[in-house]
Amino acid sequence: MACWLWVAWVAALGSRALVLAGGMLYPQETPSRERKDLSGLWDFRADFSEDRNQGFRERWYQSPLRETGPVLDMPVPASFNDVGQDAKLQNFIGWVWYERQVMVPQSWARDPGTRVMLRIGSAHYYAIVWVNGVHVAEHEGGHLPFEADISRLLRSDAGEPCRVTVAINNTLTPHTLPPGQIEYKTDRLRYPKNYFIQLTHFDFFNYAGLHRPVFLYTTPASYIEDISVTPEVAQSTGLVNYEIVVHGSENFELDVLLWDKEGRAVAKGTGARGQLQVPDAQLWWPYLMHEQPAYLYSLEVTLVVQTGAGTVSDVYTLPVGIRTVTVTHNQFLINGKPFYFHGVNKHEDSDIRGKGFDWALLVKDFNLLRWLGANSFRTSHYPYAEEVMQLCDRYGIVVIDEAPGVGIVQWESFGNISLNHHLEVMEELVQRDKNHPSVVMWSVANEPASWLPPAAYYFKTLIAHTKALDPTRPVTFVSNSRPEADNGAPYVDVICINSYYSWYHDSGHLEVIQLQVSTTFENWNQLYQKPIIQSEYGADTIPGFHQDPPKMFSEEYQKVVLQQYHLALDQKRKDYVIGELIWNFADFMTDQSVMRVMGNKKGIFTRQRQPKGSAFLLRERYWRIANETRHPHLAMVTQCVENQLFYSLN
Ligand code: BDP
Repeated sequence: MACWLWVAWVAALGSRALVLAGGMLYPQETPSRERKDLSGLWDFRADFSEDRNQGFRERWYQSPLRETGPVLDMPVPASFNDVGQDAKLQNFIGWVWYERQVMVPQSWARDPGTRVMLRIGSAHYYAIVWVNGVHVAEHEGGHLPFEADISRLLRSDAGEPCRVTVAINNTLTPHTLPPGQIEYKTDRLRYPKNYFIQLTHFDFFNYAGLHRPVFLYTTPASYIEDISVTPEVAQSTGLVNYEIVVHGSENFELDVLLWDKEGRAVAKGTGARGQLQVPDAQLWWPYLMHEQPAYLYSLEVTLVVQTGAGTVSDVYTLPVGIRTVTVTHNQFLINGKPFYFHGVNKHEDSDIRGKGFDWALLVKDFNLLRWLGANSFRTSHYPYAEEVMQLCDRYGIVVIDEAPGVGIVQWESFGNISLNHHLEVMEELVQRDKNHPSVVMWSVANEPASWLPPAAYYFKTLIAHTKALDPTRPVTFVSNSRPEADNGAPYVDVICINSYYSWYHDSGHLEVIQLQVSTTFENWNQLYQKPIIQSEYGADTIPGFHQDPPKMFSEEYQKVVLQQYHLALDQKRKDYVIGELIWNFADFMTDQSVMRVMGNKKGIFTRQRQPKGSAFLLRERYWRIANETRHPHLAMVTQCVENQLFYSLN
């Protein structure tokens, strides 16, 4: 269980964030830090025993896993579900065991001045970790990193391989995020003894395993624990407010240097807190909003500590984007200019690796996003890998960063146990992602049953807490409720609405879309006077199915759904509608059901990232909208794209 402790309440005056104990800086190689990536093949076993507890009874963590029974080769990072040929493993619910032996450099183990950390990027859902049989960490939640200090353990076993064992349980309950429940089937005429299934209230496969990189990394014993950066802009001067937490020493010096892309030091400071001033700052602009988008400075922090043994230093370099975010009653402003979200919703999902992180897939996805002219996405419906967020910073792709609050639909998921966990998850998420300029808004949930009475207290508390953690970013959740029934909407900064007209409602009736979308916008606007994002819309489409006049599931139908939505969006987007995010970027796997043909097919790309017809339609639209900024450089780019479209059509 994550256990951030409050160390200070500094939000009382409104502008400073709550400070959390513990940092979650991404492991980095610097002059003072080393890193070892444990990606590769791990030993693996699923505990198929009736109560799934054999591993704990027999203490599988105490000796090498292969000594207690058969093991499989399991790639990390990857979901365990789809790499084998065994349906039982694909649909397994319960504890699985991962183990990897690793040699650590002698200097790490022997040097008392070296702190060695084990960091797990994501273990879905509940994880317990042992090193050489000793319990070192436990964590709830499948989408955020956690770590353990294993220095002392390594020191006592210096020279021995270090054996990392991770037990992971993918069971979801009404109080997990996302929630779920186990249903026991007790009718012995229809089901075998002890038969149970996992029910979920979300529309993606509950892939599990070690989904993201596992690292060992070092820091000096006194080290930079956390850095928080909040940018401001005053005319042409960029202001970088920084706050640094040091661990292990009271007696230290901190130097802070801000480098520009050309390697020039543009500002410097000292001490744990301060403000850097950057005259004529290059702002961080979203992709397609500026000829030089995504400008990143580098904040180099150097800690110097005097110890009995001499001077020790720790260095960490953080990419910093200078940009501001403001929300008015009808606009979303980045650096004071209206920003229109023309983007997508994604999933971490692909063939074979499931939700496992993969660089090739990631780069392909970013190339597709930029080809499409997408300037943004929502991390539906959980936080994505840190490496994804880093690329968003680097390419200028704006992010609505969503917590794994999807499927909160039962009464008991609105109680205090769930709420407390949700507050902790927001703490972990803000702690991890607070420094990314690409993150412009937090989304605490997707399509909760916000019409239920307890939703009012739940969202009021959750959103207030998120704002206290980060007073610089707006907060939302994504609703599929009617405006007058939504008990959470009063607390959000931006209204995000999902709708599936002519799909789940009035199926096949494309002619009603425009009216229904417009009516929905008007109703929300009348009640709240807050900016609105069409945060999902779309239609399942089997690539290669063609029907004219269009019929559901054909490529033509998907295109007309999009076009009809676009007509309504175009009426309102100069007014109070500030964005449109297609559902979905790519097809993705779901549970099996009569509603799903090998998963959800609402992608504009297939699961293998090939375009359906609607991808070209959306591409033309997104580049056209970007061009409305009338930037000469962009006009030229758009012209090229249009020519390209012209040539590919003729
Ligand atoms: C929306 C959900 C999304 C689903 C989508 C659909 O937010 O997770 O995948 O519906 O049904 O309501 O395709």
